[in-house]
Amino acid sequence: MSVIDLRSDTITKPTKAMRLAMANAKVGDDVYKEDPTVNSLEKLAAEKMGKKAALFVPSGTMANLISLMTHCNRGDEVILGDRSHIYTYEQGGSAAIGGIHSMAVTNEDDGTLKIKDIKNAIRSDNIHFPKTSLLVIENTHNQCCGAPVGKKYMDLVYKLMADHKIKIHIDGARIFNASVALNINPSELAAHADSVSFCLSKGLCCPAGSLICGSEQFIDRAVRLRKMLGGGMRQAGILAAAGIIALNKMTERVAEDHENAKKLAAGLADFSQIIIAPEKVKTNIVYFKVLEKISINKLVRHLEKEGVKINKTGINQIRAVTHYHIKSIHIDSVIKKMAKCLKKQIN
Ligand code: TLP
Repeated sequence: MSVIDLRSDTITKPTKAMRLAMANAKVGDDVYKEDPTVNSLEKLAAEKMGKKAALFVPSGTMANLISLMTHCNRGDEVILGDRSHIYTYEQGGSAAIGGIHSMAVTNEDDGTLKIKDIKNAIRSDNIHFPKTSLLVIENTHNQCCGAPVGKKYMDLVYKLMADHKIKIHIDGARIFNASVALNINPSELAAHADSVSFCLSKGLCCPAGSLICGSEQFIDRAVRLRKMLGGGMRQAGILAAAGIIALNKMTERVAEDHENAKKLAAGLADFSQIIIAPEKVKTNIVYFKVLEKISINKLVRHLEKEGVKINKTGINQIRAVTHYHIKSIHIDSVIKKMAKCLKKQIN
């Protein structure tokens, strides 16, 4: 039985073209900045994001941690969403390792933070308070159903932050999904951000790696932190080669993942036992709940037995993520299997 794995787009495997490029990649020691393939990838990433420089790092988590530590001194405060990945899923690394205090603001369902809430969260100049140094926006917003955050909103945020001289970092792990969904260049979404990170190893199919993009000065500081955190890789061109293919060939195709996610959400909405708002699905992430009488653990187990892997992400919540290995026929199959498993639950 072939498995339909909807747990995450992180499970995607490198394409044939990537494996070929990896096998043939020219490499060198990247800590000495002598890996030509990493250097090319960094140049390409900076161009795509409209920034002066970029840095290749092992993961999205490290990209965020390095970015926060580059912008903030120990004891400074970062404003972020209470459903942001950095706040909820990164082991509190910014506090544990960076000594950075978090000011969590309620995330709206569209992935944004209310401008008035951000305003209220900015600390005044008072000896009792930490200094607000940074604001983080996540785009797309994972836990807000993969919501793409638009340019109009970003412009409002930029204006407010500029008035207060506070820096902005975008956790753009899936910024290409946002850019495709909104039909806008990622560089426009990141236009006034001081830094933006994005992942190669999600919908873009690479085996590993993320990029941090920003000014030359910012990246100079970030390189030192990458080394400190143990993220200085050597012949990383093997990985960067896949990244170059990803940026040149894989970004636009995520539109298909968005279509499949919408199809999945519409199909799930037909089950009376499932609570879902299909209109919220704009990219490749689908969240849904089930009625209380349904055991979510059993449902997930039954689905797995039927060859559908899906993640429980809350007491009563499930997440499904579409990606390169999921085709439209797989969605038909998931809906059929869901019907069977829900029936099992009732009998
Ligand atoms: N997200 C993963 C899990 O950690 C939840 C997933 O399966 O979605 N920012 C955002 C918005 C992310 O969704 C993730 C990964 C990261 C950062 C971290 O990236 P990695 O896994 O490369 O450290």
